[in-house]
Amino acid sequence: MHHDTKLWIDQLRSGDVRALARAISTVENRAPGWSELLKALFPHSGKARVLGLTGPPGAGKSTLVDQLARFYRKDNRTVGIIAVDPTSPYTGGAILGDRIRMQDHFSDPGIYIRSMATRGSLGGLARTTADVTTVLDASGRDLIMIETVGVGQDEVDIVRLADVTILILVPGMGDDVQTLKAGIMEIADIFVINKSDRDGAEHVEREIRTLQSLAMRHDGWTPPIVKTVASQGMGIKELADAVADYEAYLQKENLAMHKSVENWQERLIEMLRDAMLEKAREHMADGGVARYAAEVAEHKRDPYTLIEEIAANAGKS
Ligand SMILES: Nc1nc2c(ncn2[C@@H]2O[C@H](COP(=O)(O)OP(=O)(O)O)[C@@H](O)[C@H]2O)c(=O)[nH]1
Ligand SMILES: [Mg+2]
Repeated sequence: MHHDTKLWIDQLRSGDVRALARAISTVENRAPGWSELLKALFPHSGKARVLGLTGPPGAGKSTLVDQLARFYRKDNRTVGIIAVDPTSPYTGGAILGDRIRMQDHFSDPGIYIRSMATRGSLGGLARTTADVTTVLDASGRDLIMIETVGVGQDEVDIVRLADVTILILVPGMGDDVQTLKAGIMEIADIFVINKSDRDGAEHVEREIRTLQSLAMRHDGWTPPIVKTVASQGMGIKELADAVADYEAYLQKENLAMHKSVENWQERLIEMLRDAMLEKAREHMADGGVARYAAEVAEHKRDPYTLIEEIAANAGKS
């Protein structure tokens, strides 16, 4: 390993926030040396607990993350927060709001907050988020919370990498529960009904119970439903207890490793796909894909043989 890299990693692991920030940027931007860095950091990762929190915009995810961070800090646990906010103009205000609210924590080095750019993520959003999580993990953070807006496949892919997935719903969603992105209901380990100070919390609860009764989880866990009022710090301890219960369940049933293997199976395939594509690109001249596309469109070539040839060439070196 390069001497500078070694120094950098030593700094990062000793809690140097600037070294951490630089490492995250390098990984996020796929800047030169990003993969060397991750190779060196990986052996130091795997100790952090990763919570994924998702739910519709405005459900109170940031407020809840903020409260949970406070709660865990009282326990002296160090926290890393990754906010995956979509850059859609509709949420511009929310992103700013999050940043301002989270400024509170900046005086506490035990909490590190990072917003991820969601547009034009080079390695794919889910993969980049996972890599950034590895960096935070290797830096020695005890707990990592990832906040995403549960609206698309990207978000499902991100939160499924977490050890514990928390889905945040709110009263008044009513039938909307059913319109949530398919797949998100299934991966929730814990349901939160935030804004329980409003009418309709029971209705959402019934809705969740109905959906739960339709599908039995293969791990035998029944996701609990926790009611919170994040803006008043209510229900936070109950939520932290639910997280601890699920962790204990994973340990007792020896499911933690199983879950990790399943996650890595998906991640490895994803990484392999990227690597193969990258190799194939290296073997093609500039504008190679465009040139081939023109040839196929004009029926000068058949795409099947073409792909076989490219794949075979990519395999050589
Ligand atoms: N009434 C009520 N408002 C809340 C509660 N939790 C959060 N809020 C408010 O809901 C708004 C959106 O919260 P935010 O955390 O930014 O939601 P996010 O988009 O899911 O991250 C903010 O104005 C919060 O103050 C709650 O439990 N009850
Ligand atoms: Mg938010």
